[in-house]
Amino acid sequence: MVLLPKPALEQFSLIRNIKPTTFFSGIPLIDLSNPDSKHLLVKACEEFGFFKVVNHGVPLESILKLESEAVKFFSLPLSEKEKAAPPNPFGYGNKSIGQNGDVGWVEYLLLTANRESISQRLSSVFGDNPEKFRRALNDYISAVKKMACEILEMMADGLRIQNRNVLSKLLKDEQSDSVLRLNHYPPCPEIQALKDHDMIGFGEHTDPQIISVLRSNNTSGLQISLNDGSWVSVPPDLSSFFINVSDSLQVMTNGRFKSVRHRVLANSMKARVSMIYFGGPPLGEKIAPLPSLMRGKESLYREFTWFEYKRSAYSSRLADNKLLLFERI
Ligand code: GA4
Repeated sequence: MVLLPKPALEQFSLIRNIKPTTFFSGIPLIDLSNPDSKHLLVKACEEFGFFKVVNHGVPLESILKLESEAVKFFSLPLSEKEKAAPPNPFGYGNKSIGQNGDVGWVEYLLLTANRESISQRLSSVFGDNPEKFRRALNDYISAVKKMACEILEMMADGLRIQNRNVLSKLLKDEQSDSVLRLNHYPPCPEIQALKDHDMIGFGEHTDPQIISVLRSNNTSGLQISLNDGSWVSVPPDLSSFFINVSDSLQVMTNGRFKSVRHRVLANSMKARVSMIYFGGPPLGEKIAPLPSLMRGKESLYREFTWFEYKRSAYSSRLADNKLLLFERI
């Protein structure tokens, strides 16, 4: 029997025979400067749970500053980056995702999106200038959070909910449990030799929170699952943000909006860097369908708090349907 060395074995479990996918040209495009977009936005959340936004108001400078800090961090020697490990709950992670055995061809930094969030442990990794990183992070989070709130308000308008702040107030709350994730997917040239195979960068999953806001560099890799279960590749777009409906929003709309299943495949030639803001509610918040969307309908879910959902989601595997436990039979 041939025993593979451990690193080779680790990589082996990330290699999958994945049907070739083409770039999908049907991703809904929402112009945030046009209030009429609210109808398109609702349609996109129902059909795909996914769309991209332009005229988003996030200054390019904020984006580029944080991206360059992220690139700088990921270029450090592993021994330096590991000083910020483990990502439990916040810090540096490499290949291992979550606490339950999931792996991916990715290294990342998980950070709380609440202000003044960088711990001493993380500051030390940013060596001579942690302030620069802190500033870039806070600027980016403020701008992206503002945009996420505008989207949630437009959504409420599109759903004809009287109180347009009903969703955005959860992200604006001081206790909002939101996360920022910086991902680096190194290129994986070896995969080219293995015909019809791909390297899993980040395995398929849905996000637990309310809304996710993703920005990536110009390297492809993100795929979403359509209603019929097929997978399509999302063409990268430097000037836009991609928005995911996440599990809690699916529940709050009683299943009308779909929490999108997505994954990332490693690129054989180019590194992919992405920055994702996961907008979540305060831990004690009850997650239940919004009364104004119910009008006599039965809730598909039993009532739970974000804390209960998060605890259960974080103890599951990445690909699990994390809402199943909370569905009413
Ligand atoms: C998916 C969305 C976010 O990246 C994340 C992830 C979290 C983690 O990386 O620790 C989880 C995953 C995510 C859902 C299931 C659990 C928890 C890894 C995992 C296996 C930060 C989050 O909030 O949930």
